[in-house]
Formats: sequence, structure tokens, C-alpha cells
Amino acid sequence: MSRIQPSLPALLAMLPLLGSMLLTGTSRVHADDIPVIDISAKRFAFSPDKITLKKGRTVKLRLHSEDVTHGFFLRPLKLDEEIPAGSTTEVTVTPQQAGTFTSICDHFCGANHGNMNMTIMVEE
Ligand SMILES: [Cu+2]
Repeated sequence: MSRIQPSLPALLAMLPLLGSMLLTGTSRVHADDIPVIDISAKRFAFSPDKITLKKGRTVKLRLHSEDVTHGFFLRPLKLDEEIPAGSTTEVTVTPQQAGTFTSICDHFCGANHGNMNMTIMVEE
């Protein structure tokens, strides 16, 4: 009994904390149900270098530059973003056509800039 007594108040003290954690988790899901895809840009690659989207389904791309300023350009999906050095650009996209596309960095970022791209697949 003497071993249980000290732990019970500790447990009770944690309950409100636990409850608020659960509430925060729930409200976050409801507040913004657009899926977010994180993409990081770093000389001279995007990571991940391939993502798959669904035609007609809106997603938010959160583009983050880990070093210098990069671009993110893909005409068929009407994407033309700049990702400033060390910061994050968010863009919402709803693909209107299925296919396999290549998004390129269109902001000169160094010697191998021309090979900096990633694949965006859009499924029907
Ligand atoms: Cu770049």
C-alpha cells in the first residue's frame, strides 16, 4: 500500500495534462484536414525526390529550404514558387490532370542547379 500511495497523486496530477494533449491532437486534425507534404530543398536535390498525388485532391506542399534560395516550378500544376534561403513556403495545389511530372528548381542555386528536380506523380 505504501508503494501505491505516492504514485496515485502523481497520476492524478498528470490527468489534466494528458487530457489537454489529447484535445490539442484532435483539434489540430479538425482545424486543417488538408494533407500536408513536407519537401525540403537543398543543393542540389529535393527530398523526397518523388511524391504521389491524387487528381482533384487538394494537398498543401510545405517547401523548406535548408540552405540557399531555391525555386519550385511545374507549369502543368501551375506551381511557380520561390523558397527563400532557410525558410518555408506553403502552397496549396489541386492537380487537374493525371500523369508524371518533373518539378524543377528555377532559381539559380549553384553549379549543379540544372539537375535539381523532383518527380510528382498524379494518379487518376
Ligand atoms: Cu535549387
